Amino acid sequence: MTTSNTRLAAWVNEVAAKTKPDRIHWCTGSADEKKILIEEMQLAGSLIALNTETHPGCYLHRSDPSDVARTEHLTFVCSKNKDDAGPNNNWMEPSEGHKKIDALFAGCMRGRTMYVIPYCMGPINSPLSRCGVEITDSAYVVLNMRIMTRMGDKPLARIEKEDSFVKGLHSTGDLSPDRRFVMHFPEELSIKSIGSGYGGNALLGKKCHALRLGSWQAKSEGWLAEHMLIVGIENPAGKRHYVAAAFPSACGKTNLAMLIPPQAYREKGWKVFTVGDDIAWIHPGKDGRLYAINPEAGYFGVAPGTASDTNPTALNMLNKDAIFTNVAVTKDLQPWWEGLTKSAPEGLTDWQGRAWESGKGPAAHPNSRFTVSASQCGSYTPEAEASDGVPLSAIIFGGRRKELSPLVVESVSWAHGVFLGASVASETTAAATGAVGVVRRDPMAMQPFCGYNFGDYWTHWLSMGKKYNNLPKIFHVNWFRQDKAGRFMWPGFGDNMRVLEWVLARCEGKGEAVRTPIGFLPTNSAINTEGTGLTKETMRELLAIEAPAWKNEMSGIQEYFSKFGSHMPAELGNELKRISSELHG
Ligand code: GTP
Ligand code: SPV
Ligand code: MN
Repeated sequence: MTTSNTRLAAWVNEVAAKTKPDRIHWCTGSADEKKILIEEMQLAGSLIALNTETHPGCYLHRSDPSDVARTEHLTFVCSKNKDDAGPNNNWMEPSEGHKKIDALFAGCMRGRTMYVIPYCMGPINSPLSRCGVEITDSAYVVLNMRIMTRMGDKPLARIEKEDSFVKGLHSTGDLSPDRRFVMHFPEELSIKSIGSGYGGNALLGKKCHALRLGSWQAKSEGWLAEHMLIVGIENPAGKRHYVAAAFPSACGKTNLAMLIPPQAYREKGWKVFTVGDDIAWIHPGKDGRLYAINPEAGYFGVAPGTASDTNPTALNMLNKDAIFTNVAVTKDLQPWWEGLTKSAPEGLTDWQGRAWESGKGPAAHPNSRFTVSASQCGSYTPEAEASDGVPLSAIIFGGRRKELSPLVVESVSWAHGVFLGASVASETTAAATGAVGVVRRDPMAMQPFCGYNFGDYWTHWLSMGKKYNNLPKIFHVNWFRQDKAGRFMWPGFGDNMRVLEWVLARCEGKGEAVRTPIGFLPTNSAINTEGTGLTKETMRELLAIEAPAWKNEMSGIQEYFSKFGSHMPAELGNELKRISSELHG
């Protein structure tokens, strides 16, 4: 197969001439194609079939041990002007970027198959969706893109009709971190990535297209591309609200998107519907509301911590047709990770294929992942296919912070909501290489993913508040406060429903709140804690605002904002001044 689109055909030829593959395969997305790819990978040893009785159609992939997470220091935005990339991105001049990475692509596919993957981000017939083509020499990438995007014939037909697509070139190269780069050329709508097979670095439709290039396009076209889950919550009266929430990598999006409400809530009639768990493309509608689509078709989720008591919805969808990356396996080839069972079973093989011994580090890599189709999710809703998206009642920002940040706070205005998003800080996680547990600024959970200057990005967010009058309310949450013994103070997971109940009440003009310098906080009794065993004292602590610590935080935010110089919108400075003076008053 080839294509009637001359630009696409020419680009594929040009890439083949440079990378010199033995074969070219145009992906159709057929079941036969999947079967052949799996057989080839099994023969090559890059895919291991798991227990066919307990996990039919499930496979394990073990990556190179140096290639287990996103590599932010090797990720670049190559815009013409450095200022457009901003201090939040690594920048390289475009021609220099091409030169550097093209040298690594020369001949890199010798002896390999080059796969051409046409894909669509978003429902195939939605005007809000965007197409791309990823060229890769990794069969693992093809199998994952098959789950994570709408891939093959249908997207190709759309590309041929529209003559518009993002070009993504990927090769695993020699997997050496010294020869690894992920480069974005927003003005050319192209991506080049070499030296890694890991999700965010290699599945180019996801973070590279849907967020870095997506956010750039969204700014110029008047919409938002965000690192957000989308969840529908139906209350006992049958009213469905949709909520989008941005938490940094490995900070709870998949879990909140699939939450199962506590039993008492279920009995009353609360229901949860999952639209997306990682990315939202958000467009203003004619009614002045914001509408969100999930550009993805599957989940690339964190395995550790996924268990029958934390996220049964996720666990239940992993019993068939899933790909596991860097998990451990039991004696009888079932996938296993820390947190899955109370204690580790005998005879585990660790993520690197070695016999595991307790005390020698985790059996599964802390960033081990599963890839599974969204259609396998028990709380899946067909509204994930809605062309116009779902209307948002609330936007929630959040971070992982053992101290300071309260369980939940509501903004007093759109500008203050943007300030809450812009001032998110969170402890780093294993989703990116580097130190774990270090608090860093991660505005709107987009620090690794915003494809342009954060100053301009916040200005864009603020502009929504001036243009539209039916916008969602904005909140900030923190599920991760710890007590002195290092235990989480809030039960989290399904119990996060209790916070969502208050959030939605506020959206309906109900719910009790007190005005504090940092925003509206629930009154001491506004959040239903019945059945949690939480003491009044713990709730008081979870909702306390310590003025000295917050003054300190404001200085930190001010210092951070100052990095953005003339790109910094005045409104955020005004919010900062207002909050600081209220804290002093
Ligand atoms: P990315 O896919 O990296 O963008 O991450 P994500 O935001 O979807 O994170 P995910 O939901 O996979 O959660 C990451 C880790 O946080 C898992 O180990 C979860 O078990 C844990 N986690 C999620 N929600 C909660 C919560 O409410 N409380 C606590 N204590 N842990 C949570
Ligand atoms: C994240 O790191 O935020 C992820 C995983 O969702 S990856 O797709 O690899 O970026
Ligand atoms: Mn993510």
